[in-house]
Amino acid sequence: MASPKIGIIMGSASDIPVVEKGTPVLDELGIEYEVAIASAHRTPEDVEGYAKKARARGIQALIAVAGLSAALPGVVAAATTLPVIGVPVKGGAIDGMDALLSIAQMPPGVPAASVGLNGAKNACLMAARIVAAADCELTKKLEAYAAKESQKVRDSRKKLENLPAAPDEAY
Ligand code: RP5
Repeated sequence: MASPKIGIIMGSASDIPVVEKGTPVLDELGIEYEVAIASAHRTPEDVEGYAKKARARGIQALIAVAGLSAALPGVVAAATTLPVIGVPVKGGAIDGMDALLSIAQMPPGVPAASVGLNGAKNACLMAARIVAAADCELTKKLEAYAAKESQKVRDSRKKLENLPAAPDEAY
């Protein structure tokens, strides 16, 4: 089995449904990845261990998924120089704003990127782009993926049949 290029770490098994919004696109692109559970607050030594070992294990990008006071992406970023993409999980008393700001407002010097609430799909696509920077085959697959997404939008114009649709040459 090929070694995983992307590592996805989540703070709790309750985050699995959010992770599963992103992993299908990695399967579609044929990128090897692995999934881990470790909590920045409940198992901090496991988070640090996973982050510190990741590069030597061949991982090129990390995705950290967490809700509430989401320390996980920042703690991972502090323990590695790999790129870290945080996914704030919607929920809790303030519906994920706490997680979003915890990830987005990292102190200078320890970068963690953030996607939107429950944005695991974009996190996976961003991680794929990071891996593709040194992988021409994967770059071609991402180009084909983008072309397919564009075509879906163009095809959707058929739904304008009851409205005064702009002609094709207007685009
Ligand atoms: C965070 O707290 C986890 O990432 C999860 O989103 C949230 C709630 O965790 P559980 O109480 O469901 O384990 O650490």
